Amino acid sequence: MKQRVAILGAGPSGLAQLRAFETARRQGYETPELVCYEKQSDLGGLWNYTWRTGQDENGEPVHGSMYRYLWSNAPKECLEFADYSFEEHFGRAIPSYPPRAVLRDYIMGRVDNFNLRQYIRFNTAVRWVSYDETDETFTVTVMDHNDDEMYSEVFDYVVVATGHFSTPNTPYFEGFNTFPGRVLHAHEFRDACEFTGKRVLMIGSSYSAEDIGSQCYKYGATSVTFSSRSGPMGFDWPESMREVPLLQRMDGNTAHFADGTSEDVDAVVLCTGYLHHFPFLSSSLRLRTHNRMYVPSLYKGIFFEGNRKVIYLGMQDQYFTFNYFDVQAWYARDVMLGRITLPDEGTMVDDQKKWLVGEEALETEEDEIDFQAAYIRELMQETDYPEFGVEQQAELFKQWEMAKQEDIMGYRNRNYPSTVTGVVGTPLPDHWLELRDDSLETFMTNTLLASEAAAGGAQ
Ligand code: FAD
Ligand code: NA7
Repeated sequence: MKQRVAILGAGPSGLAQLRAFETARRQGYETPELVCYEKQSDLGGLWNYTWRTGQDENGEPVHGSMYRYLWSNAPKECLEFADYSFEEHFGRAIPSYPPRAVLRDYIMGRVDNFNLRQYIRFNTAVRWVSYDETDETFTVTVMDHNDDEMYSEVFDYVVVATGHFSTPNTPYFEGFNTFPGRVLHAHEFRDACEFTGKRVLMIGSSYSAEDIGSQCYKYGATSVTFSSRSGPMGFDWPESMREVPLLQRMDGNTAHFADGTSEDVDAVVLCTGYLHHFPFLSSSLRLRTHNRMYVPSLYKGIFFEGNRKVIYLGMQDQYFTFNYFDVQAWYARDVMLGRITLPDEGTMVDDQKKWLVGEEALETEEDEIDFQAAYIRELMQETDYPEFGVEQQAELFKQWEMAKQEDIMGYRNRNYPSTVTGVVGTPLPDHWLELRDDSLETFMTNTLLASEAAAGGAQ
């Protein structure tokens, strides 16, 4: 009987798995029957932007954590698919830092080219996955909101691609209950204009704090203060932005920090990260980890120690994204097709330990970038995922880190060469801080004009 594979989630990771199988099918391999369950009404995962917060139209927890004016926070050259370049999609070169809608368009282009929607059941939330030791199959129970029915199906493999930047980690600070302003998590942040003219306090010192703080500055917040428990980010912030130690308590509007200083604020945004949350998995199948460069219990960062037929995609902290999901999906596909054989359990556990020891030795962001590149390279060597210059992309990530240190508000005006096509990103039409209309149409029109003007000036 044909094998059956359940793919949970149709974000970039789930789509990578579908694409990997479809590529093999078109090469003439016999592929399993695929069913991808997606609780949202469309694909794209976090890139499927929603204005909603709280519950979605079906009463499910809203998955989206992206905000309205989000732009790529790293050069697009570092996330380019090896088998679908930006030039192929847009028909011309575009800047290195596109807004959210432009990146989504790119992701969709690859999906549409490969007719992947045929495998996806939308508005279908996975409720439970159980494993039957006797016949070594999984039963996946889902809620189909289209027909208001629950049903179950049996599979040989389960691919968990439900993401891990969706369930907020929300610490409590004394005085939140009586704070007269709004306290929200980054997951619920949507429109920076809500904070125009407001004094905003960010808790956290990672990507969300950095970027939501920058958004608030761009859209006219009076001040932005970052409060962190493990030291400042250390960027050269504009005058109205500053970094302070961890919040101790709120007293009305007044925030008190660990160094004894205080400040009056109008809103607090908890940029305190996310939980790996799999409410549809029993403890014997469930990955337990926080956001880190190498997660425990997964051989090759993919195959779960408790049951190697439970496959997790995209669970590590992310420098690399789309192409890293692809490489994992290609490897997982080849295991499911029998093109790669997993070694014995002891060898797998030793390999997991080796990577975890490597992770513990990481000291700098550059180390982390090289570590993730080495991981991707190791997987790539065993599959036919096309070459995309992973080490060159690692160097671009390092340049990106330096550019942020030099100019945190201006780094998005830099451009980089594609490691896939060699084409260099074109100029943005203005300083990123001045670009308020970030729709796909405006971006494409104005970047074309900017390229033509730059070419004219160069003659
Ligand atoms: P997700 O995109 O989270 O997709 C998971 C999918 O699973 C969703 O469609 C969800 O609806 C579905 N799902 C979840 N639970 C269930 C269930 N029970 N049943 C059925 N379906 C379910 N990456 C970049 O490359 N560049 C960026 O600029 C960038 N910016 C980011 C900004 C923010 C604010 C965040 C949070 C992340 C950002 N990322 C960025 C990283 C992002 O994680 C990846 O780009 C990518 O979206 C991860 O893909 P994924 O498929 O693993 O997970
Ligand atoms: P991250 O990168 O996981 O960072 C979480 C941040 O939250 C980090 O600075 C943590 O500080 C901080 N944190 C967590 N718990 C607390 C408590 N209890 N008190 C104070 N600070 C806390 O999540 P992000 O949301 O920034 O980024 C996730 C993705 O979204 C990323 O890939 C981007 O592309 C967008 P710590 O350093 O642990 O002291």
